[in-house]
Amino acid sequence: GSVAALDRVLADCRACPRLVEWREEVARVKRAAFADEEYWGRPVAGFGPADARMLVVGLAPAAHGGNRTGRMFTGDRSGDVLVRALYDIGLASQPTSERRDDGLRLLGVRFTAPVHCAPPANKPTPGERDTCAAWLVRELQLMKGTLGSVVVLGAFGWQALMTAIPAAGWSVPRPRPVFGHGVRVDLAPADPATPRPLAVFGSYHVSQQNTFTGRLTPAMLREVLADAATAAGL
Ligand code: DU
Ligand code: SF4
Repeated sequence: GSVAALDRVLADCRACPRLVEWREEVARVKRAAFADEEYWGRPVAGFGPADARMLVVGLAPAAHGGNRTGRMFTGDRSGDVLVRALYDIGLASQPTSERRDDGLRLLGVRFTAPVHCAPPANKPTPGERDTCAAWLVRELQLMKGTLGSVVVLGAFGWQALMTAIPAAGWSVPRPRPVFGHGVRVDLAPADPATPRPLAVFGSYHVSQQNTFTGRLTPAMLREVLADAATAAGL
């Protein structure tokens, strides 16, 4: 298997009835500003090179962002903040992320999410999180030849990643590390097929709830991303 093949199969997933209905309803009704666009309305795969050294794990695609464009962290305010920060530290080819075909390249970094379909109120259920976890395990397994660090945006993604990690080949300490902004945890390989340790970093999520209130500033985000890039050898 390859990451590209995984991304193709993922796009046909219909395992969560509530999310299938929501992603398709949002795509039918649309937001007035995007009335002339065809929404993606399907699972949104990870974005960025398959041989990335660094993975950024969010929460889920935005209803009118990734669920519209078909590309994770594109066309919404969260993506604007994240892509700008990556551009500022040399890991994205351009500072903005507006459309699926805008030419953005991520340099050594890939975006993914523990839930690949847009959820109502940006809130997946625990059951949906657990159902989608198999895709994250697979993505981590396929990337582990190059992967050296992960930046997790928010507690939901942290919980999902820590749950997925043992099945992907690294050991998680007990008690399980607690999420926080600036937290770093170094995970040792748990099997011979896993070539290197994984440095996992926590950051507050790039949602407007955090960026508009100043809980997460651009400088705070850049610092975590830069530390993770260094840990991954970027
Ligand atoms: O399928 P594609 O997204 O056009 O990717 C082609 C090529 O570019 C593949 O080797 C991954 C790499 N790439 C990248 O470096 N950064 C990105 O954001 C997306 C793809
Ligand atoms: Fe499938 Fe994940 Fe979407 Fe559920 S959230 S339907 S598991 S892709």
